Amino acid sequence: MHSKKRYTITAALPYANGPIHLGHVAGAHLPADIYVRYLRQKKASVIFISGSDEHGVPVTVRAQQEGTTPQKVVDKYHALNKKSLEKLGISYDIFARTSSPTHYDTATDFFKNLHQKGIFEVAETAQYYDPIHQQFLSDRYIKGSCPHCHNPNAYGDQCEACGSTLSPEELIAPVSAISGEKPILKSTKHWYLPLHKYADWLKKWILEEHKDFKTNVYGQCKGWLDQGLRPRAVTRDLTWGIPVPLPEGQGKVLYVWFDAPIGYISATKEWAKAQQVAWEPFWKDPNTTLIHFLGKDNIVFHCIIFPVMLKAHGQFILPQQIPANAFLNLEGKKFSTSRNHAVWLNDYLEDFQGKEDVLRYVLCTIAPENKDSDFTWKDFQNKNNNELVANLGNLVNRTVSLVHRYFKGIVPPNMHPSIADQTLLDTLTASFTTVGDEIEQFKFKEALQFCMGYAALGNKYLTDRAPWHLVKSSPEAAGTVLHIALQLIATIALLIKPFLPTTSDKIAIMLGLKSVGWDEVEIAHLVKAGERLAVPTLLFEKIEDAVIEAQRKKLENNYTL
Ligand code: B3M
Ligand code: ZN
Repeated sequence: MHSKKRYTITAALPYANGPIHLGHVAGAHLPADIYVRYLRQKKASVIFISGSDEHGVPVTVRAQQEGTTPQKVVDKYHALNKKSLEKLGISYDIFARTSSPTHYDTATDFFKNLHQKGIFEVAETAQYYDPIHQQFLSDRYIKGSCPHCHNPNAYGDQCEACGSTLSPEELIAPVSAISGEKPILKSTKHWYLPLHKYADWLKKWILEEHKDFKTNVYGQCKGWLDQGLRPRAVTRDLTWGIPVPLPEGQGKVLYVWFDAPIGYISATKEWAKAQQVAWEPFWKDPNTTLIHFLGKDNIVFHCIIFPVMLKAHGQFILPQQIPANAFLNLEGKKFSTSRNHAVWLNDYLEDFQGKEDVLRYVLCTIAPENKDSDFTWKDFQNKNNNELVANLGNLVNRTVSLVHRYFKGIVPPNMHPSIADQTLLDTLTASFTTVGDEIEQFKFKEALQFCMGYAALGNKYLTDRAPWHLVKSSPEAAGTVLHIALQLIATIALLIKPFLPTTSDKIAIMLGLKSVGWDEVEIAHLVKAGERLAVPTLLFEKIEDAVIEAQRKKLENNYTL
């Protein structure tokens, strides 16, 4: 028997240190969701995983700022983010958390496995230490000037300005991010993943075997590999995290970027247990396609560090694609949590109730697929008013209304279609291949644009053929035009389902459309003559200037220097 193709799809686990913003959505979660929904329409076997990344310095820093405990922080933001993402229609099979017992066990076993194989290098080195707070300063606890771009506010793990991955010792003029003081050096022992030993393997795996990675991803990987890899510490002197499972590791925890990607595996286990199926095929069967969706700041972890971990472990498959997006900016500036320059997903969902698909639409049309892009409220309004309302919404509404007006809501038959009509119907069938190919190449923006092109075509078709005039001389001919317009709308409804699921469902209800697999569509039979249409409902509504002004004011008022 021909077995179904199996996919494991992940969207980067957002830190549960605050609400997620539109940048997270556009970078990883929405593209992953579009891809997964498409695969489900293709009837593939898919598991879609994400969850909260609950460890690491971002969480403890937030707890200090809010005057609360890390546990309270992650409980609060896990619940909030899960709810918001699901409300947006991101259709995870599981949105797990890295504080779960399954995850502790899985990450602990993983570390022990590598330790027993003698993979790690252990070294005692001098590390920056804050003498006032009596704490080692790793990652976000230490700041300084970026050695690459000289941004004065680079962190010990990363420079947000140029996207470089850093280590504290690379920072120029480092200071403690907690006290602002100059740190001292103190000796401490850590476990290192010897990335350099895997350099040749990585070069072969990525540079030779994965020329199919997106250009931005391939380019970043090549940059690191050309620069030369160094061992990277996978343990930290912190109290918040998964304890290092060795007697000599007392008081230390696993580095958050060691445990977080293992979270994909533990989430799969939790899901599989609940479904009473085996989790192993999703991570161990070489016929499974593993794909990680993420933002560009996470590329090094998913292309270099995690694959090295998987390879060193030896029992797992490697990702086949890592479609990372660039950054989404907001009104010309970077999204910034510290400056409160952001549109938080939960705020959007509250301010724009029932407009989840509008956000999905706009974010997809401006997705930073190849380079950074910009979200502006004006563009959001224009796209809603000119594209969703005036194009797609209008086509559906006028077609269904005309069928009600002239044919009592009964789908008229396709009588004597012209050659042009027949050609139009034929192109509809082919459109599933076109859009499918684009989605498979992660060109979601183009795919959606193609679908919207059909809506424009439909409007033009109606205007040119004017069934409202035609009906007087030839009701049959008018019926044929509407019949074809309905097939066109039905096609659009199926094509946009991965992108705008709620809108697609609403159209399906109006047309009485059954759910059909992506590869099983027979255009001429999507909507059948003689069937009754439901009354038209409005798909989209105009967004007024005042609403947009209010959002812009909110951004300005929140902005802190
Ligand atoms: N939490 C970083 C981020 O939210 C990190 C991703 C983990 S994926 C395993 O951008
Ligand atoms: Zn930099």
